[in-house]
Amino acid sequence: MERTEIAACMAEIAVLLELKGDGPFKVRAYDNAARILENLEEDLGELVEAGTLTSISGIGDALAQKIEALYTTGELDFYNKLKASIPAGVIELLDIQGLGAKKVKALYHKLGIESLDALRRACEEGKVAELSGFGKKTQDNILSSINHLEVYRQRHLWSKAEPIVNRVLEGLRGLPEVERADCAGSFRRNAETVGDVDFLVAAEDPAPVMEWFTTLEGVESVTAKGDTKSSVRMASGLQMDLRVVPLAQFFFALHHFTGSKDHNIKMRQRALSQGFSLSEWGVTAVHEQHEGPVDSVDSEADLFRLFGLEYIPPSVREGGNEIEYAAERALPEFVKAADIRGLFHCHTQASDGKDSLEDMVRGAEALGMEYLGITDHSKSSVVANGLSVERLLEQGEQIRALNASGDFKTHVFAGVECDILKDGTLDYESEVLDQLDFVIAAVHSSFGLSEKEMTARVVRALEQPSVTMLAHPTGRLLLEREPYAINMPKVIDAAIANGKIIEINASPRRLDMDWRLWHKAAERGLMTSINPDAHAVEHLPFFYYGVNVARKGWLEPKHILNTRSLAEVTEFLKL
Ligand code: DGT
Ligand code: CA
Ligand code: CA
Repeated sequence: MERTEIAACMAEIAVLLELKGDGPFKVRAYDNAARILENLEEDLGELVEAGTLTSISGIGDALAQKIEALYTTGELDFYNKLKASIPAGVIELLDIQGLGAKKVKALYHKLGIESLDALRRACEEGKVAELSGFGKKTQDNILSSINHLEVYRQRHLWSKAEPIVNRVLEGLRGLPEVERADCAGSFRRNAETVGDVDFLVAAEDPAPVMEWFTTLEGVESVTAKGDTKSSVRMASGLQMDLRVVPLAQFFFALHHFTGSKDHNIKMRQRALSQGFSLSEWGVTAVHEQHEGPVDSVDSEADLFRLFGLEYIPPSVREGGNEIEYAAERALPEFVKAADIRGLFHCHTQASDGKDSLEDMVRGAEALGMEYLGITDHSKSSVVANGLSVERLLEQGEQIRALNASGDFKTHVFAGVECDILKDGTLDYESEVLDQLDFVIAAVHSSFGLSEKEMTARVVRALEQPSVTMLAHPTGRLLLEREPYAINMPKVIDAAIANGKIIEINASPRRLDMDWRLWHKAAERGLMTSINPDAHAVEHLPFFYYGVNVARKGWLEPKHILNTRSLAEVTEFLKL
C-alpha cells in the first residue's frame, strides 16, 4: 500500500477508535501518525526496509508494526477487526455534513443510533436536540444534511464518470456488430453531475452488444436486460443504460436521449408547428399535404436542418433559448479548450499545494501555457498554511527571479488567494496587495452568515481596488456541501459595476460560478477566468472541466480573460 493510503488508513483508525470509545491518547496517536505519513519527506519503503520507522518521533513500536504490515501486505488485521466491531450504519453517519467522530459517537452511544433512518427519526422526534452539545439548530442542520446526502448519493461527478464512459465507448466502437455508438443524456450535455450514463448504439443484431455491456469489467449488477435495452450498476454505484436501435433511427434516438427533456419538448413543439411529429423513432408528417419522405438524416446536424435550425451543441440543449438562436443562425462560437492560453489560481508548496513553484511552471509549460498565475493562501487560512506578509513578498521576489532567469517559456504572474474576512475586508493591507500582479479574493471562513451579511461581505471585497477576481463565489462542493447563503444577482451586479472578474473554478468538485448564471451575466458585461484551482501539477488540466461549464454557460473567448495572449493580459492587469 502507498504512503498516502496508509496515512488515510491511520486517520480512519483514529475515527473508528473514537467511535468505539477508546481513550483520547490512543486516538491522537493514530491521528498524529496519519499527519506524519502525509508530510513524510523520506522514502517510506527505505524506512520500512531498514527497520528505522521508530526513529521518527511519534511512531512507536506498535504503530511501526502496523505501518509495516500495510506497506508490505496492504492488509491489517487490527483495522479489519476494529471496523467489523462497529455497525456499518454508524460509520455511514460520518458522511453527514457537520457530523464528526465526536458527535457520531454521542449519537451511537447515548441514543443507540445505528443508521441514517434511525437518525432521521430521532431528529424528527426532537431527541437529538436534547443531547448535550447538540441543540435545536444542530438537529435542524443534521436533518437537512440527511436529505442532501440522499440526493448526493443518487448522482456522480461528471469527472468521475468520464473515464468509464470513454472506456465503454471505445469498447462498443470496437465490436464488429456496432455501426455507431455514442453517449447521450446529461453526460453528453456536460452537466456538472450525472444521475446515470446513457449509451446509444446502432446495430442490426443487438444480442452480442447487450452481452458485452452486461459482462463489462466493473459491473456489479445487471438491473435490466431486454432485447434492445440493458441497465447495469457499476461497483462505484454508477448506473449505465444502453439502448440499441437500427441505424436509420440512430440520430433521432441520439437526439432524444441526449435531451434535455425541456429541449426535447421545445423541439417537438417546433416540429409540430411545421407539420411534423418528432420522436426518438424518427419524424412523420402529421398532415396529408406533407406526405412523402423527409430528407435522409445521417447526422444530428441533418436533424436540426430538417426544422430550419443550425446545429445545436449538446452542452446548450437545456431548453433555454437555444432553439430561437439556432433558427436565427445566431449561436455563438463557444469557447473550446484550445482557446485557453494561460492559467490563474494555482497553489504551490508555500501554502497547501503539493508541488514546488518550479514544478508548477514546468507543468504549465508542458501544457503550452503562455502564463501561470500563482495564488497561494493568505495568512488567515491557517490550516492551509497561509503566507505571512514576509513570505508572500518573498515569493513575489522568487517569481520575479524565475521570470528573469529565462529558464521557462511560461511567464509567471505573482498573485494571492486572499481571504475575505468576516466583515468584507481583505486579509492583507492594500499596500501589500498592490505589490502583486493580481489578487483573487475568496471566502474560506464564517460560512454560516445570513444571506444579507454574506452578500454584503463579498460585495465589499469586490469594491476594493486591489482585487482582480472573485474565487468560487458560492463555496459549494458538488455532492458534498451546499452553497452558502448568498445573493448571486447582487454579487454579479457588484462585479460588473467594479470591473471585477468572477472565476469559473474548474475543480471538478466546485464548477463555481454555476453555468446557469453565465449566459445572462456575460451579456451584461461580466467577465470570467477559467481557473484550475490547482493544488498539484496534475490538477492543471482541470481547466478543461471549466471549459465545459463555460460552453454550457454560452461563453465565448471574448468573455474569458485567460483566452487572451500574455501581452493582452499584462495590459489588462495594468502591469
Ligand atoms: P440524469 O441522468 O438525471 O443526469 O439526466 P438525463 O438528462 O441523462 O436524464 P435521463 O437519463 O433520465 O434521460 C436521458 C434523456 O432522455 C433525457 O435527457 C431526455 C430524454 N427523456 C427521458 N425521459 C423523457 C421524457 O419523459 N420526455 C422527454 N421529452 N424526454 C425524455
Ligand atoms: Ca442520464
Ligand atoms: Ca437514463
